[in-house]
Amino acid sequence: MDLSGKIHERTAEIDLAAFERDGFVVIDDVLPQDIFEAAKEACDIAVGKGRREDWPHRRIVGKAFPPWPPSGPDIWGIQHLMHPDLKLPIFKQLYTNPKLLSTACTILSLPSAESLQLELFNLLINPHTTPFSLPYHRDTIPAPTPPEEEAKLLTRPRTGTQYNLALYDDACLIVVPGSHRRPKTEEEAATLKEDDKAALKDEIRVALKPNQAVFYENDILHRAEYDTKKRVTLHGSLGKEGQIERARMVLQHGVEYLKEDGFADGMGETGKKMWRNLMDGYGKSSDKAKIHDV
Ligand SMILES: O=C(O)CCC(=O)C(=O)O
Repeated sequence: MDLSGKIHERTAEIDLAAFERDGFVVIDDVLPQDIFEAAKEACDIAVGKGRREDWPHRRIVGKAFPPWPPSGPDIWGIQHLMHPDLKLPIFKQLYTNPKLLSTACTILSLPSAESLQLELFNLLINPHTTPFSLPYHRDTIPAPTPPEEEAKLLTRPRTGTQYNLALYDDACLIVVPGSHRRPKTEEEAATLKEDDKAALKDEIRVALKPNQAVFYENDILHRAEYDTKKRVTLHGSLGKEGQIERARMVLQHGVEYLKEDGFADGMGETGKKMWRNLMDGYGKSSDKAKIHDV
């Protein structure tokens, strides 16, 4: 970043062919060492607040998808890291880390981070006492979708990307490589109909070392298993500017803080532009009136 706050690294060298083929790619040494240590400290604070119920936005054990109830037996995530009330502005710096943004630009074929749309930044953690797991799913295609419709939906152009950045060893995410490009096989569909957490042929665990990130297609067939071993993994999503529907989805549930005029203060010029891209997309959404009824 220069003094104007513009991020200079434009696109990152990643194995794009592997990403296209497998639906995920792992990148190394994401954060500079001092920032990596500061990230761990900030996450400790956020996790502490979440476990003590001093922070209300949490993923509650027993429920895989939002909205989460206010409380439950344990938690498996902390939501809305960039919320000003969490009082940890370092998360805005982490979200706009040049290597993360430039990797997203490469995946999304964008010339620079100024063409990205700011989206969500959360933390995935281990439950303290209560192991939990997610069923196999694609993020935007419901499980019962018929195969022809599933195949069609999987050919939609890519509008965004997401990543897990591990601060400690993390092997919770399980994916079926290549399944982002094809509907479920008959065997997969039959297996998951019996048990939506069953092992599938060719599935692999994505093992991350500290400071490695996996970028993955959100419609790859994936599930996750959480035991009580320490997990502290940043989970972010980034869109392409002009993605009105994504802007609408990002801003639909309890994220009024993102719409505040001063939200992007302290994020540098690139972060500000990414935030403006989100707000511009939201402004163009004709469906805004219905958003809070969803
Ligand atoms: O915990 C993970 O790595 C995966 C989380 C996930 O699949 C989701 O939030 O949809």
